[in-house]
Formats: sequence, structure tokens, C-alpha cells
Amino acid sequence: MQADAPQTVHLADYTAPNWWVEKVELAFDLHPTATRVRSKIRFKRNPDAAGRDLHLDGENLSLITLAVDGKPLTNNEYRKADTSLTVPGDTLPQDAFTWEAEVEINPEANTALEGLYMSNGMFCTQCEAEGFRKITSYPDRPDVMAPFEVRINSDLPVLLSNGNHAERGNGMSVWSDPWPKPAYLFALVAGDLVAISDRFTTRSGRDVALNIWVRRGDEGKCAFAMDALKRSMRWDEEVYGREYDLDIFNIVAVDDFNMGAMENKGLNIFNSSAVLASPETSTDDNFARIEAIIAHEYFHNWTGNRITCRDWFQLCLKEGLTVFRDQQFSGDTRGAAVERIGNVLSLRARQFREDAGPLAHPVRPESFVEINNFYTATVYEKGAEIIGMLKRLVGDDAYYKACDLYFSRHDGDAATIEDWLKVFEDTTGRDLTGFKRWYTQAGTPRVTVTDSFKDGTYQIDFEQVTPPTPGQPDKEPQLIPMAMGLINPDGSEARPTQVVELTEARQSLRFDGLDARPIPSLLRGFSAPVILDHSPGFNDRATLLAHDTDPFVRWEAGRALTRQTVMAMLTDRAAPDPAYLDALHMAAANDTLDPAFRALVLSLPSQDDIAQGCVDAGVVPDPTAIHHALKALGRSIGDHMEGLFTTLYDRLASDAPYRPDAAQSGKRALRNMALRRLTPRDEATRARAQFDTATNMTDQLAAFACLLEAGDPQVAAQFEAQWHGDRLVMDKWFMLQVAQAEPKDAVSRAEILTEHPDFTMKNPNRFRAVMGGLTGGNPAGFHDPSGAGYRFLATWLIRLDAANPQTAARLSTAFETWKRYDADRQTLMRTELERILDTDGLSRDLAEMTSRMLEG
Ligand code: 0A1
Ligand code: ZN
Repeated sequence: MQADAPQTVHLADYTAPNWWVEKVELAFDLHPTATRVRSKIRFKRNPDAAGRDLHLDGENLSLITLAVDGKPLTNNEYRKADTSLTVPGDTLPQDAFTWEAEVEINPEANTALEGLYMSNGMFCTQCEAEGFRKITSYPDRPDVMAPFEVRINSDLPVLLSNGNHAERGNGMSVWSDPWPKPAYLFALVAGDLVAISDRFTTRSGRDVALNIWVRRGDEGKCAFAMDALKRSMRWDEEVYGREYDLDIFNIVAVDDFNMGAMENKGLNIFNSSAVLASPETSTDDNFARIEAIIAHEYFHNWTGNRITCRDWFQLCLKEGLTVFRDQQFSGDTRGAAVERIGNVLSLRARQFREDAGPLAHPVRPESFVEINNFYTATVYEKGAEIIGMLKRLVGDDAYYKACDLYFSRHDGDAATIEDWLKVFEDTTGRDLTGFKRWYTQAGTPRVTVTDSFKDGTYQIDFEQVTPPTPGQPDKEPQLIPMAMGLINPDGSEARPTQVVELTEARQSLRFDGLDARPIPSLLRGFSAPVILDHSPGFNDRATLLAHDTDPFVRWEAGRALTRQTVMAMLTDRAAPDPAYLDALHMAAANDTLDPAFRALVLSLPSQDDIAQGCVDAGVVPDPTAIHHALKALGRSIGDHMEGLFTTLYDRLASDAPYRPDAAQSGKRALRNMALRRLTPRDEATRARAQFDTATNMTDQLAAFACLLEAGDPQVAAQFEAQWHGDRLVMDKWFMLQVAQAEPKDAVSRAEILTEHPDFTMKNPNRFRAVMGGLTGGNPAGFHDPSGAGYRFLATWLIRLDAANPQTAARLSTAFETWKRYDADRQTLMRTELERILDTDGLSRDLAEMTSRMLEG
């Protein structure tokens, strides 16, 4: 047996397999520590391939028997390495053969939560990206697609797999999935589960059974997800003309899951946090996230499953498009403007951050060591922005025509980005060669704007630069759709929205016949994922905040004023400008505006946002100073608007039965913003009363956060006493205590919490709650000058890596901004990254991440 060294895989090296698969039959004898898997796979020669060897992947499998066309393979008829098995072509039949194998696997020992594993006594699987190879030997690559038939033998009452239920008997079930699929979409679940069930009739009349399977006791928390599922199914029919294609659609909630959820054909598996909801235990944000993830996984049925990816470099083909579709759905459901602002906030916080650091990579990467490290904000969120730009460039009609062509031309295919762009070229006759750069070039373009006005003519000049990123020192200009309008000084619109296509490094535009110098309203709807470098004066921004017809630009103007205020507080020790506070007050008091929008206008930028602002301004960010500046600004806003906040707090109180819809959620968001600002002024009396009497988690948690911030000595114990039996609520408890701690106490609070009997590394949600509470929730605590935060995180990542490399690798991105900080902090972080990298037996996942962060 030879050890396989971690290898870099390159997009340029793609070759089709030597053998295709025509049919897969699997039989499982389930056992927690010794599950037997028998596979019968019909292989057919790929006539276009040069080679004939059969390459199978396999990991942690005990081989029992192997046979080709019924004849057992002897040891010298195949070569086995750590993660592969090769049968030389000259020992195989010419055109087709049946492969049979029996292997044994140990689900209980599988703490990586990849392949077949146990979670709370239930068997479940996670096969994307390369987990199927931990179940049996197989060509575990997305371009190999086949129908699957799966027999499960077990005494457990509920036995599920993909497709339609073909047979059920005593201690067995057979599932048959007629739609050819790659192995990463395989799923199996077995356990003592209960379902809430419903039905859906597709527009062509297919009757579909819908089930959400949960642990006993959680049945009451499924209604919202079920409703979201039915609405998603209808939306995809109405907007994209896509219908569901099986007789049954199952969703299963599992507690131990590395990601949000997984789109396995006909059997979606969800992190329980992404499906279970009740007003008492879930916040409005939780409801919105659940709705988006249910939609996302359902939409994958067409964008991902019926049409999948040729190889993992094409991951954005399914993920970018599916995120775009779920964002459209949420916008239609909850209000486009507020959703768009939320998406931009997330893009900037996650993707711009990634693009600006050592982990920057193109939306379609060119190489990887561990594909699990590329389920990134760049692939998902920037991938979705690309689809949005395409739609804007070609127009809605052409967009949906091109999608129709994509679905009809590529149904059943494992496709590429080239295939996707070609349907747009064929539909519109437009050459998209330049546009394709969005997939291949990493980094966020910076568009600098200067303007002038003379004799009724307004000229605006754009200059675009994309900074160097690892492996890509030189960049070409991007095709940037710049949606813009012009606003008159009195706030009326001088020119409506037009989309200017920026394609050159420098480009100018003129508008004639204007009476007065207009205010440019740029990047309307955030029409491209770029950084806009434009510094209009205070008055222009205040006018945009008060009057622009585009809600995104309106919000953005307020955000820019706030950012500018924080920067002035940091660099000049300036107190917030009363004119700024008045402008904010005016927007917050404007009852014609959606409360959710007003809450967004009042929200402060994150610490990370300001830290990046410092870097852009050539200042080394000081996390402690940023923390204090943001806190001080919050107080100034509270002081300046006490009357308004008091009124809003009282007026927005409601006795109406709780609904997680956009209207009610927006009001709660605004009211809880008022609560937060009033808490330092009323000795937390409102927060205390709200905590004690809240009937929904949104209000209780908002009050809890305020009380923690105010240093209430009892509230953590009270919350725990009330909610210790609910895992998902307790995740919030773990997280908020760290996030709301005084920065100097944050690490010790996190340390204490890791000693709590309910802290466990086995559950990624719980682990993320504590670590994320520190790294994301309390940046000043994480960046404590002593380096204690860095040491704490590194120590736990090393521990987790031995059990669950994927989650350890994801959380290591807390270090990705290390080069932003002062020399002392840089040294402390580099030391921890090197300590991680020096660890014996480190996973490929974490090794790749740490070395990229150190090298980039
Ligand atoms: N495809 C899923 C997310 C997912 C990706 C990877 C996983 O394991 C490595 C698990 C889930 C989605 O986009 O929802
Ligand atoms: Zn997805």
C-alpha cells in the first residue's frame, strides 16, 4: 500500500473518464460500527477516451470482495493505494462489464461528517464533494452520472434514499432514482424519525408527497419550512418554468452537519438549524435564512441536479446560479430592496474580505488541493453577482430565454461555464468573451469616479483597476454594468436609470442640457460587485439619503456618511457631526419608508468593514479603537434621537400574533434597534422588561444581547435555565455571551464556555457558536494585543482538525486578514498559523488553508 501525497488538481488537466457508469445498485446492511455495502455497477467504455484503465476512488474502506462479471479479482489484478483503486485495462472486458464489490465501513467512527456517519443514533450521509468514496469504491467525480437503486437493510423504522420508494418490507426498503446523477448527490438516512407530511400538485398534475423528517419532539417546528418548500416549488414553476420530477420529496433534519444543507436528489439533508423553526425559539433572521435555504436546495433540483457540473472547478455553475435564484425568490417574497441590501452586506463582509486577502481566488478556480476549501463566498456570492450582471446586460426576456435553452440543451449533462455562457451568446448574438473574465479573474475591481460640470454639461469619468491577487499579478479591465441616474440638487430625478457598460480602464460619459450640477446616483441596485471610489460632499450624500429613487443608493449614502463619521472619530478624534445625526434622524423618522429599511439605515458598519476602511485609507486598523468608536457612535445616535427612539419603541409594540413575514419582521427590527440605542440611557429597564415578557425569540434575544452588553449579572443564567433543553437556542446562548463580552474578557469567556458540559466539538453548530462568537462577534476580543485570542483559536482548530477537518478549515479563515494589522499582531498570528501548519498529521484541508494564508 502506498501513501498518496496531497496533490494539486488543475482545471487544465481535465480528461473524461475511461469508463462511464450505466447503472448503480447498492445494498446496505446498516450497523453503527460495521456497515456492509454491496455495490453492483454496470460500466460502459467511453469510446472517446484514450485509456482503458478503470480508476476508482475509495477512502477508509475495508475491502471484502471485488469481482468483474462475476469473477473475483485477485490481489495482483488491481492496484490499491490510500484513496484509489486501479484495475489495468488489459484485465477488463472490451466494452462493458459489471463490477461487484463488498466493503465494510464504520459510521460511528466517522467524525468528519463526510460519507456515512451517525448523528444522535441516526445514520445519514454527506457526499458532496467527495464523500461517496468513503461509502464504496466508485468513480467519484461529477461527470459520471447514473441511475441508482438502493436497498437498505436495517431494523430502524425509517429508511430513506434518493428517488421514488420502490419497495418496503420488514427491516428493508428499496429506493429507485430514475434520474442519472453523480455520486455526490447520493443520500441515505435511517433512524427513528417522525415526519410532517403534505402534498404538492405540480402544474402538469404530478402529485408529489412532501415529508420533513425530524427527531421525535421536533414535529411542531416544521410548518414554516414546509410552507417555504411549497412556495419555492410554485415559484420555480412560475418564474423559471421548472417542475419537480419525482413522486416524493423528502427533507431530513440532522443536528451534526458541516454546512447549511445539501441538495441530494429527492432527499435533501438539512442542518437542523436550517429547517426547524418556531416563534418561541427562532428569530426573524432564522426564519428568513430557513426560507432561503429551503428554496436554495429545492432550486438545485434543476440547477445542480438535472444539470450538474462537469468537474469541481465548475462549482459556481450550480452554486452561483442557485444562490441567484434563491435571492430572487427571497426578493419576491420579502421585498426586493431590503433583500438586496442584505445581500450586499453579506457580499462585502465575506466575499470582498476574501478577495482582498491571501485566499482570493477566481469564481472558477484553476487549481485546488482540497475542493471542500472552495465552497466559498467567492464561488457562491460573487458567482450569484455574475448571474445578476448577465441578466442586467441582456435584459429579462433574453435572460429567461437563455435559461430555457440551457435547461433544454443540457438536461442530463455535466456542464461547464462555457456551456452556460454559450446559451446566452446563442440567444442574444452577443460575444461574451470579455464578460467571461468575471469567472477567471480574482479580486474586486475598484472604480474611481471624478466628475465636472460646465455650461449645462455634466461629465463623469470612470477609472477601473483590479488589484493583484495570489497568482494573478496583472489584471485586465472587466465589463462592469454601471446602473446610474442623476439627481437634481433639490432631490428630484434629473435622469432616470441607465446601464452604462464600462469595458475600458478609463471611460467617460456626458450628459447635456442640465440646469444645475447634478448629483450622480451610481451603482444603482449594486449593479456590479465592485468598490466605488467616489467622495461626494456631505450635502450630496445627505440629498441621496433623503431623496434618491433607488433604495440601494439611498441606503448606501447613509452608510457612507456613517463610515465617514467613524473614520473621523478614529483618525481625528472628532465627535459625530450633528448634521450627520440630523440626516440619519430624518431617514429614521420617515414613516413613508419601510421600517426594515430604516433599521438598515440605522445599523452601524461592522468592525471588519471599518478595519478594511482603515486599510484603504492607509491607516493600520486598531480593533480596540474601532470597537470603542462604534460603541461611542451608537451612544451618540441614542442621545441625539432619544425622543424618536422612545416613540418608535412604544408605537411599534404589537399584540398581533407572531408572523415571520417581512412586514412584522421589519417592525421588530426597527423597534429592537430603538431598544438597543435606549438601553445605555434607561439603565436597561426596557431591555429587562422585554426579556422577561417576550413571547418570541426575536424580541427575547434582542433584549438578551442588550442586557449582556449592559453587564447584567443574572441574565445568562436565566436564559440558560429557560432554554437548556433546546440545542438551537443554546447555540445562541453560547455565541452571544462571547460576542457581547467586554473585549478584554472575551477570550476567557470563550474558554469558560468550552468547559461547559454542553460544549462539544462533535457538533459543528456548537463549535462554531463559541469560535464564531469570538472571531466574528467580538473582533476586538479576538485581536486582543496579548495574542490570547489567536492562541485560543489555533489550539481549538488543531483539536478539531483531528476529528473534523472540513469545519476546522472553514473556521481558520478568521486569520485571513492577518496582514492588515500591526507588526506585533502579525507576528502573533503568523506564529499561530505556523504552529497549526507544523502539527503532525494535519489534514489536507487545514494544511492547504494555512499555507495559502501564510504564502498569499
Ligand atoms: N451544495 C450544498 C452545500 C454543501 C457543500 C458542501 C458540503 O460538504 C462539503 C455540504 C453541503 C449547497 O449549496 O447548499
Ligand atoms: Zn448550493
